[in-house]
This record gives sequence, structure tokens and C-alpha cells, in this order.
Amino acid sequence: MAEVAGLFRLKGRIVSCGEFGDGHINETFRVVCREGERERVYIMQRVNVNVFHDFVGLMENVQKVCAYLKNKIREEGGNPHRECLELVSAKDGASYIENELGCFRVYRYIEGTRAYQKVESPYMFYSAGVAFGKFARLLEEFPATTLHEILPDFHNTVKRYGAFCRALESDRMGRAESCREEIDFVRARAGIMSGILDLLESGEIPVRVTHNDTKLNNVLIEEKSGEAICVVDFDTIMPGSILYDFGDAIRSGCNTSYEDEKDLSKVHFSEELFGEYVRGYLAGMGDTITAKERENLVLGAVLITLECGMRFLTDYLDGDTYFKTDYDDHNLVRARTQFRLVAEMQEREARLQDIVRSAWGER
Ligand code: ADP
Ligand code: GN1
Ligand code: MG
Repeated sequence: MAEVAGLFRLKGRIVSCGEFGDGHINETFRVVCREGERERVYIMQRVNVNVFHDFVGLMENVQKVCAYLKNKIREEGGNPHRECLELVSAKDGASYIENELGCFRVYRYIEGTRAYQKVESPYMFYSAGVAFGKFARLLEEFPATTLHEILPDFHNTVKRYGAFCRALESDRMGRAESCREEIDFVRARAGIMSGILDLLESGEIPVRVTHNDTKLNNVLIEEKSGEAICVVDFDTIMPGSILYDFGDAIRSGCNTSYEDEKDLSKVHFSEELFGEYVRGYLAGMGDTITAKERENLVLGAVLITLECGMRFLTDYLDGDTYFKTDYDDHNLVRARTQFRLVAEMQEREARLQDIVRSAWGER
């Protein structure tokens, strides 16, 4: 991998190149370079082309969005080198390398920051909310039609349910027996799968350019302050709804434990963290958010968490072909945590609505 990294315009001599991060899709490497006393760190990724078939289109999207955000951040008086992903070109001038080893790209590593798998302080999650809210606001006028729709129907929960039903029907690994309870949990909620789609199709909520993968570890956080600095993982930026982005952040950040916690007694939905994120998100988005979107944030949180659990369960039934897994029932363990969160959110739906309403009122 160090040899591949050598094909990019890195400053200094490469001193190490090791696997990094906890993404479920791409392979990520941390590349350290030295030039005299100065150390520079880069992030190199081998993009998973089994998931992202159109690598060239994906890179076009990433470049466009990076350039657009950079300008917007500059206009608002921010520091684009710190608050926005920045690609490092290959030595031949291209923004990526495609060779027999795969499809690669490099980003600058933002110094003093890291990604977290779990929220460590209320402020951290408030700040993540501000960062993702601002991300949506900055992209409000981005010309959506210039983007390739890299993964069509990515958050089409109805189609995701269809895929789940097909996986269950074929049960190719003979695993259905081991997850009856989880299967029943999903089936009992078949009636709510179309919630967000209905709102989009009726025009009640707008289609926006969204991130679509706003889990906590897709925002870099400054270690010393806990402040969210830079949103990463632009691979799924496509037209969508902010209910997706709000929902995905809530499902990952309001979990009192990890996405793959085996001990469900540790997995709860934190109302306190929900409130923090809502306040941050509304502050970041400002007046961009519509009343209908606000009224449906809780729906987004429930549905995206349900969808994510269902995707893990589908992959479990299919034999773990999509998400990276470390052990046999890893995807089932992940599905269980998501369903626990869904159940707790549904029990408290009215209270969560109140939290959104008062956060809006107090802003
Ligand atoms: P995946 O699709 O596999 O999740 P990501 O682009 O999210 O790929 O990268 C995986 C992890 O690598 C992120 O969760 C984050 O921890 C880290 N990472 C990605 N880009 C950067 C970056 N520019 N600087 C620092 N860390 C990064
Ligand atoms: C994947 O790529 P990563 O690890 O940030 C997935 C998301 C899921 C998430 C669950 C392209 O995110 O949709 O919500 O895992 N990304 C893709 O942790 O499928
Ligand atoms: Mg990621």
C-alpha cells in the first residue's frame, strides 16, 4: 500500500502506512510522511467497487462537492483547509489512481482530530449536530442535477424491506431460524416503511442534496475541545431528504453503547443526547429547515434506525456480503442494537416530539 501511496503528491518521505478507521465499506490507510522535522499525515482509501460500481462518477461527485463546500466555507469566514475534505492529486494530476490493486484516493488528514464510535460528551454531539446541519445548509443551492446518483434508492426503506423479504425467502445460509425474533420485529413494522417516501413523493418535504451516511464516525472531532470540525465520507452524497441525515446521526449518536454491542442491557436510547443533537442541528441549519421537516425529524430517526437494522439483518441472511464483519453473527448483533433503539424511540415518540418543538422555540 505504501507503494500505491507513493503515486500521490505527498509531501515528504513515506514512513508508515497502516490500516485505519472503522468504516464498514472502504479500506482506509493512514499514511505518515516526514520532511525534515515536519510530519504530515494523509488518509488513503481503497474504495469498495463492489459497493460503488461507478468509481469515476463517485470521484466526480466528491470533487464537485469538495470544491463547492470549500468556497462556501471561505465565504462564511471559515477555514476550508480544516473544515472541508481536501483531495490530494496523484502525480499524474488525476484525482485518483486506478490500477490492478484497486481504486485509490488520498485526502489530507485534519490535524488534531479523530472520529469517535460513541459520543463522549453532550457537547460533542451538540457540535456534531451543528456540523451536519451546516453541511445541509451549505449545500442548499448546490446544483443537484450535476451529481451522479451513485447508489440509487439508497434510503428507499420500502425497497430495503423488499430486499429483506427476498433474503428471508431464500434464506441461503439457513440463518432465519436463528433470528426469528428480529424477523418478527421488522415484519411488525412493515406498515411504516413508506413514511419518508410518502412525504417526498407528495412534495410535503423537499428533495435536497444530502450526505446520506451521517453516522458519528463520519465527522472529525477535535480531540482537545470535542468540537466537530469536518464532515467526511462523501461517497453517498446524493439527492435525498434531511430526515435521512438527521435519522442516521441519531441512530449512531444516541446509542449509549456501540453499534455492535453484544450486551443489550448496555444499549439504550439517550433522550439527553437526542436533545443535544436537535439543538445543534437546528442551529446549524438555521432557517433552511421547513416546518414539515421539523415535524418529521422523529419519524426520520425511527425509520433510518429501523432501515439500518433491517440492512444488517438482510446482510446476515445473505451471508455477510455487504458490510465488513469480524465474526459470524456480527451483522445480527448490529441489527439487534438498532432494533433496541427503534423500540425505545417508539415508546417515547411523544416526548421526542416535545424536545424538537421546544428546541425550535428556544433557538
Ligand atoms: P467508509 O465508507 O469505509 O466508512 P470513510 O470515508 O468514512 O470510509 O473512512 C473511514 C474512517 O476513516 C472514518 O470513519 C474516519 O475515522 C477516517 N477518515 C476518513 N477520512 C478522513 C480524513 N480526511 N481525515 C481523518 N480521518 C479520516
Ligand atoms: C456504512 O461506510 P460507513 O461505515 O460510514 C453504510 C451506511 C450504514 C453504516 C452502518 C455506503 O457506513 O449506510 O448506515 O455503514 N454505508 C454504505 O454503520 O452502505
Ligand atoms: Mg464512513
